[in-house]
Amino acid sequence: MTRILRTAAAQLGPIARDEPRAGVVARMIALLESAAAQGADLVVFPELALTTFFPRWFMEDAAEIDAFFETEMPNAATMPLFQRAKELGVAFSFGYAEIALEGGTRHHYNTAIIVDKAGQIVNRYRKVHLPGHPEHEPWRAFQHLEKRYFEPSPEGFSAVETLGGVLAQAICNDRRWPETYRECALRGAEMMLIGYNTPRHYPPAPEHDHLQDFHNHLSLQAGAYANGMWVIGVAKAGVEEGCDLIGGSAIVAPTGEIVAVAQTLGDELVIADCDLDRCAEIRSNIFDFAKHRRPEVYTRLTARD
Ligand code: ING
Repeated sequence: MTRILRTAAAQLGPIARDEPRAGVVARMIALLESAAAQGADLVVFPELALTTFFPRWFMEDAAEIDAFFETEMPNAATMPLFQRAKELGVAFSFGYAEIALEGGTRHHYNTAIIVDKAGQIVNRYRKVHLPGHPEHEPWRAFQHLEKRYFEPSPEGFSAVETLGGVLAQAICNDRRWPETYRECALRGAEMMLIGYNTPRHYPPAPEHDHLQDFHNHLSLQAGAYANGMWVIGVAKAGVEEGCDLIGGSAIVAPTGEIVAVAQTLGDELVIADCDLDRCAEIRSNIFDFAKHRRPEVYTRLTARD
């Protein structure tokens, strides 16, 4: 029996700074209902899907910053999404800014979760690779203060058995790091869910601005091929608070082929049937880790120096 997961990348267009979460959740439910009507098993939403990409601004007031975060999940704002998905029998994933109370202290993470068809949170991932800078850098057209507002994940990557396969998550900048995919593939992942908010303009290297779409797909495709896994890349796209975010949401097969891609910079579904058994075409041949991988000589890959 083939294990086909009909997957929808649910790209979101811009979210205004003052857009209430209820409005965003309504947009997400509309995409979820359309995906369900097309027989989707899984709907994947972007990174920080509930609010505008707030790390583009320098803020110092803790209350102003924390207003972009969720202290529990699900909560009043997201419960309609959880309930509708459960009614429709559709699994989904989305990213949000998380405040977690651990050991009596509040931690701030850039988080993404997977919710199964029964409405249960089956995986929670916190972003490992935080790009950007911790202090205000006024020379930039806009800031990228993820290192200011979030802590890097203390727990790293995980792979979860759900939907008849093994799924893993990564967030945005994680997708550029080959280690992300290999670590998850070595944990048995057959599909990676990766939301992103990627500005077209990259202040430290503006000469690369015209390469952002290429680097996006290059990263997703290389990760998929070298690890024999499906990769679902989902953008928050469009001109958001004056910042041009790339789209290009894509579903990539274990062969590295893009099988479906977004055509717009708005709210858009990109749907494909993902046969999880196709991972074997790669993982039992060219990238058969047991047969061909040489960890004993990869000594620098996890060295700390
Ligand atoms: N955004 C960007 C990303 O890695 C970035 C940061 C943009 C890095 C452009 C390099 C070039 O896609 C997030 N949120 O990580």
